[in-house]
Amino acid sequence: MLILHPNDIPSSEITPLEHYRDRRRFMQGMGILAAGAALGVAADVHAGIKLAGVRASAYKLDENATPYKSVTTYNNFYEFGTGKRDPAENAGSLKTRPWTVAIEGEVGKPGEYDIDALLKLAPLEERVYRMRCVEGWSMVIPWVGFPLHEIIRRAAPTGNARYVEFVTLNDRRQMPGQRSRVLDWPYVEGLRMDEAMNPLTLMAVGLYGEVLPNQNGAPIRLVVPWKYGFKSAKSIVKIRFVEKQPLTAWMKATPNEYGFYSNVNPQVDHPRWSQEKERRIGEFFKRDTLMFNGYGDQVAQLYRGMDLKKFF
Ligand SMILES: Nc1nc2c(c(=O)[nH]1)N[C@H]1C(S)=C(S)[C@@H](COP(=O)(O)O)O[C@H]1N2
Ligand SMILES: [Mo]
Repeated sequence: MLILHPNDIPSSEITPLEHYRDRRRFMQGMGILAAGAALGVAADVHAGIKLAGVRASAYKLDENATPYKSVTTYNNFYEFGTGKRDPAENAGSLKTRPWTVAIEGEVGKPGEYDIDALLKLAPLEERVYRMRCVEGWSMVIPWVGFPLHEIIRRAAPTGNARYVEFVTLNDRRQMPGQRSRVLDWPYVEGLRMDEAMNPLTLMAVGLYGEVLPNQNGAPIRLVVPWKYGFKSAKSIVKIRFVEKQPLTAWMKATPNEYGFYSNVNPQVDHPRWSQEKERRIGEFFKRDTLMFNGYGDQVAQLYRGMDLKKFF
């Protein structure tokens, strides 16, 4: 098995880990870590650390970004509780170093990437994406990351690789919400190979130019902006290439409500509510939801000839 460590990929840039050490030293000096320990509350030691060498990209929007505060305190991350504020309050117990992402299944080059090697795999870009939750709210988030196809190309998928499965960490000591049975853990999501290869599909490692806060899926998460938010699996430890369509955590839980594709589509209602409109977090009036969340030019061709009511 191929194990990639940070030193395998040379870089003249300051690594995020060096920032991490600086910040940790700073926080120790301030007594912040000690105060957290005394209260029995774990701190997210990476949040707020600036990512080095982030490039601008062509992925911008003429819409205001949702404030950092909302992006990081209004979250869905059931591994830390089902309330919107739970992830921000509880995700400090997630340890994002050391961290590895396993590449498995129908690939010529299976292996395990150390997270700090992944951070240097491809240039980091800022991409401002519209995000739409199936619950009817949306945000505009300036992610930092690199396209998933950078990983896929290096993995050398075989001809049998038709789908990609994403698996979140499964550890109830770090993820207290996993003690509840709201979902059958670990959280699993999936994409068809061509969806995974699409240039829009991002592996995010940061937001607002900084290391991803734990509640947003640190240290690395998927971001698929033309699909409902739940497709964008957080805190990923495994990427598996498979022949058959993966059974996702939400399909397992409620198959009539959550299909495999889950493309944002104002014409296909959720069985319990309409998807025609959405509330942009921070705004008062609802907006019309856009087909493919406004990314039709880039992705509509992936679904040509498919009945999107049937393949919801
Ligand atoms: N592992 C995991 N990933 C997850 C979820 C989750 O509960 N667990 N929630 C999903 C849902 S429903 C949404 S809307 C987005 C929210 O991402 P954000 O909190 O960064 O905005 O994460 C998705 N990824
Ligand atoms: Mo969601």
